[in-house]
Amino acid sequence: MSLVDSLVPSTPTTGRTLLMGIVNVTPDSFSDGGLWADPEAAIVHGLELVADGADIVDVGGESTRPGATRPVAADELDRVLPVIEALAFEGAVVSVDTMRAEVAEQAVAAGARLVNDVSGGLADPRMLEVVAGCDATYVAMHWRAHAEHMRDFATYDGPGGVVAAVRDELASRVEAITTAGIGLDRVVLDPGLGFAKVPAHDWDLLRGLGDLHSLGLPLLVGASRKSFLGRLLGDAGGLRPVGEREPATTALTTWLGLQAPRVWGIRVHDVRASRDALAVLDRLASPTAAQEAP
Ligand code: PMM
Repeated sequence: MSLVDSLVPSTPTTGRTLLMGIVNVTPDSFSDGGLWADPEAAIVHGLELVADGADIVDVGGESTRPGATRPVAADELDRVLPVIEALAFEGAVVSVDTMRAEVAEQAVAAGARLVNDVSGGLADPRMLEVVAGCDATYVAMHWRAHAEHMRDFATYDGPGGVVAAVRDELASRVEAITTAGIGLDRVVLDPGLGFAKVPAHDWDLLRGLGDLHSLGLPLLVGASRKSFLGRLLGDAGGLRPVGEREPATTALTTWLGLQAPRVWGIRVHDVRASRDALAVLDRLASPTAAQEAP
């Protein structure tokens, strides 16, 4: 089966988990802010991620770190379009990480095949209409508010706690997506780890992926280097620094990879480490597979 087939969630898959590599063309992302802010550097990095085994390269021009202020649309477009165009030209499967309909529209025209909308259509009233008008795969993440204010919305007091709330709020997004005329065979859901969540919520959501999957759609999970890992590994002095969260991220990739096909994709910064983890799982699942040198 080709990668293109496996991108369409309804297509029966081999159970292989897709890896989405991250290219933040931003000056201020929490994990890699500034590293790939220059389009040339971002393109080189995107190609490195493909060489490392990324199935999809996710290009974003807006930082969603807690407290971040938004760039204007023109700046976001200037950041992402040249990178998307170049990576698509080189044959990469490109996703655009945006909450803006206008950016999604132009990104798809430039070659993006997925729209990764961390707001699940809530931030821009035109987003679902734009996605309905193209054939891109749509990733709808759980979201409550823009980064500047999201800390104020990290309360989940209802019965069933954060997992039930995220499931119900995603279910209402699925309803809106269907009403907009987007076929659910090209929709992926994401619990939105770290978005209006405190660390305990993130851990509950990871444990509750089965509940979220009861909505009947494949899941993408983005845990890479996030602050709940920094909190887990930190000490009284504070969080473990972002650059020292990779082994924990890779451990989660292994755990998520064991949940295929429920977990359709994993969004990571260090694709090579996660690819290695998934290779170990593949080999364990194939006792007779290899013509392996002794
Ligand atoms: N996290 C970030 C940005 N985009 N998209 C999806 N679908 N899921 C996520 O969890 C997600 C995302 C923030 O992380 P980054 O700054 O490392 O990109």
